[in-house]
Amino acid sequence: MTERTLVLVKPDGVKRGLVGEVISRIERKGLSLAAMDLRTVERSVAEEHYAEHKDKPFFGELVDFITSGPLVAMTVEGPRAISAFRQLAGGTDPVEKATPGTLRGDYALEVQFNLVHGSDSPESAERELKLWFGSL
Ligand code: YYY
Ligand code: MG
Repeated sequence: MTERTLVLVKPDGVKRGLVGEVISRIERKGLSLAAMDLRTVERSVAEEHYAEHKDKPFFGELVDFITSGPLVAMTVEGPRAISAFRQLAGGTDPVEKATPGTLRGDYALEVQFNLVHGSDSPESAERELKLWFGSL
């Protein structure tokens, strides 16, 4: 089933020049870009995006980080795009969970600076795409 998912190359990925690498892996997998935008977001957008984590101890630093500089937001499309991109990204902890061959496994060391975001379910994808792009 064709799906759409929100992918972010977080500010660490933009600063490190890894935007092309992320796009390249998305395209090589067979997924395609339906929208893409470089932007620096307001705290209100970051807080809404990560609302499920608002009571976690890392929430403040997460919002500081996501708003710290430009990021690249993309709508990625294809068969099972939501799971397919989560597989390309690897687990949240880039050392303990993400395996080599994944974006986080290959390019990140710290949970806080784990390079990319991908929606985790169809409900999250719909909510996040509305927040970032105004529509699914
Ligand atoms: O969906 P995913 O990004 O893989 O992880 P989440 O559990 O939704 O956490 C969102 C985001 O929060 C994660 O990518 C990094 C950050 N974070 C953190 O800084 N410290 C933690 N212990 C857990 C998550
Ligand atoms: Mg998540």
